[in-house]
Order: sequence, then C-alpha cells, then structure tokens
Amino acid sequence: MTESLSGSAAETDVRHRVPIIAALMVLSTIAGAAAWISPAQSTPEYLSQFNQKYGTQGTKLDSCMTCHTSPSGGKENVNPYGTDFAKNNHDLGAVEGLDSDGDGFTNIDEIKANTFPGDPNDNPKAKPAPKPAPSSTTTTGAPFPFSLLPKFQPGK
Ligand SMILES: [Ca+2]
Repeated sequence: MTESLSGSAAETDVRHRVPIIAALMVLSTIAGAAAWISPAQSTPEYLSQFNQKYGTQGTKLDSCMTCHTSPSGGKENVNPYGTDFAKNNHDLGAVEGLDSDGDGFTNIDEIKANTFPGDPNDNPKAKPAPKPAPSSTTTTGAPFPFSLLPKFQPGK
C-alpha cells in the first residue's frame, strides 16, 4: 500500500525513529538546562525569611546577591554576610550587630539603608543620602501654602 511512496523498509524505519530521537534530545536538553538554571537549593528559603523579617521584598536586597557574590548563588560564592549568616546557624538576628563586610556599618544598619551587608563598596555612606521611602506616616504631602505668606512687594 504505502511501499511505493516510502521507498525501502530501512528508510521507513529511520523516518519513524528520527522524531523519537529528536524528542529524547529535547527532553534531555530541558532537564540539563533546568539543572543549570537552579543551582541554589536552600537560598530562596533564606531569602524569603530575610524579606519577611526586614520587609525587603521587591527591594535591591530581595536578591541572591545579599548573601552571595554571584547572582546564581551557590555555596562557593558566599559573601562575608552570607558566611556570617551560615556560621550563626542561619539566624538573621544573630548577625544583625556584626559588620560582616568591614565597611564600618553594622549589617542591620545596611539592611535598613537598603545596602548590601556583604559588600564593603555598597554601604550607607557610599550611597547618596538615603531618602526615606514614602509611607503613609509622612505628613508632608500637601504643597507649601504660598498663599498664606505676606505678599512680596518690590522696592520695599
Ligand atoms: Ca557593613
């Protein structure tokens, strides 16, 4: 029936196998890529603890770079803050008073200033004056009431 269209039996056999081989290659490539993309196992857990404790979600510190020297994380890429954090049984409170990166600012001061506690080149002093984040407690929302000032009279 189809023999006249598909040629020899060997050719037919190869044609049937090729899609399977291709599918297997694709699957193994995806599995390999997934293994490469997610090298950090425990870090996201610590990062979410960190964000919960300090309210840093969505800020610069909501990043692997808070404890690691590489955005991909990994045990071999831990910065001084991550090292102290690990030494103290991953107790965030225990390392707050330390100055892990030795830049003169304690870890908690850096976290409050949204600077990396494990990077001596990033600290509250290196930053331009830390602007307080706009919050509901600020009372300076209204414009200055110029209309209440005495009128400016030129020549007097
Ligand atoms: Ca510091």
